[in-house]
Amino acid sequence: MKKKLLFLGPPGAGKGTQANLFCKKYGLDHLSTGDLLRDEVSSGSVLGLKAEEVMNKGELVSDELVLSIVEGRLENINEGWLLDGFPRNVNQANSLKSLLEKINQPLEAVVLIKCADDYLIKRLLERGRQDDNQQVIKNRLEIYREKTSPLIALYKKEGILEEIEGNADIDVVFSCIEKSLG
Ligand code: B4P
Repeated sequence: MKKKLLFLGPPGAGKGTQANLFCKKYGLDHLSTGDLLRDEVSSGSVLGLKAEEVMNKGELVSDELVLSIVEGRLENINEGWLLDGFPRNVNQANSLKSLLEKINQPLEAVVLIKCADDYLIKRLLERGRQDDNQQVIKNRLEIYREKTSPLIALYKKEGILEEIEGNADIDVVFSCIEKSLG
């Protein structure tokens, strides 16, 4: 089983849901930039307040802030890990590459969880987080297409991309991911 992983996909595809299950079962370190940013927001720090404003609009938080959060964690990471929601643009992907070279732990697989917009919108509206409303979801989907989806071609070219259909029951998606990494 591959154990240096990245989960990629549009908002609501189930990256966080699947990453939680996967890390629990296989004992991997779970690094979710969404969760780390929400922790920063809850702490009430100045950076957190800035991040909250951006997240509530459905935009990407600055690379500088995200990288500062990720960098320290990657330096202390174990041998098995899963990146969830990071990188989200080409600049973050390039920075990740350098960070992983520094710790000599190259990515083994990128799991792309695909899902049609109709399902994504329905799921996110049902989840009802602060950044889950019609207008913000539309914005997040546009930003995904513009900034994050170019990463698909990049990882395909590296030969490490696994494409999974995310429009199925959670346990079905999970076993498809397991099979693709086995
Ligand atoms: P994230 O926290 O990464 O969350 P997400 O993309 O919205 O959701 P995810 O795909 O993880 O869906 P989930 O499993 O929860 O990002 C939030 C914000 O943080 C971003 O908009 C951005 O502002 C900021 N951010 C994060 N990382 C950043 C970065 N690197 N750079 C800059 N900004 C960054 O599933 C969604 C719902 O669907 C849940 O309710 C779940 O129960 C349900 N669900 C999941 N799988 C299902 C299935 N198979 N069937 C039915 N329902 C399912």
